[in-house]
Amino acid sequence: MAEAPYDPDNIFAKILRGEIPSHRVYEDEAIVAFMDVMPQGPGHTLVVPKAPSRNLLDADPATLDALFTVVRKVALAVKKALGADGVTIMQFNEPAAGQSVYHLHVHVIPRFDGVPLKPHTGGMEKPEVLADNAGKIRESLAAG
Ligand code: DGP
Repeated sequence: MAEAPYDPDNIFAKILRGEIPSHRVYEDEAIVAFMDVMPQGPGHTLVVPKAPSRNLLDADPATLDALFTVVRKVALAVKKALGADGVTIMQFNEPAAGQSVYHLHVHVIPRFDGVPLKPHTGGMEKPEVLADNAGKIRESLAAG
């Protein structure tokens, strides 16, 4: 089935343009990372390229290089910031695969031994919890 075209008014495009707020932890010329408002675990972060693509399937390979370099950087930072035992990386393409926001993004989720993931797009987290985790992750990124 043919996929829908990229919609420049999707929620992450609006976040990238600063039209709606987010708890940003990282930004460079190509990539932004911010807290997921419906985290599957504490410290769940989304890494998002600025270049428009619906998902991985229509992305420019050069964008993917920059994206996954930052995914690794953010994975190391969230693991340290949250004191996690591991990190799950997830990325969904099209509704059949669980995608709900149609601007390419990668989920970076700190994991703790014996603690299952919460459901995908489950409950909204409190803004103060997101702000607190974002602060820890920013510090961890700054420390390198
Ligand atoms: P996916 O199914 O991979 O498209 O996941 C989209 C994720 O985006 C999901 O985990 C919930 C999160 N999300 C949805 N709306 C917003 C929002 O307005 N702000 C932020 N920060 N995250 C959002």
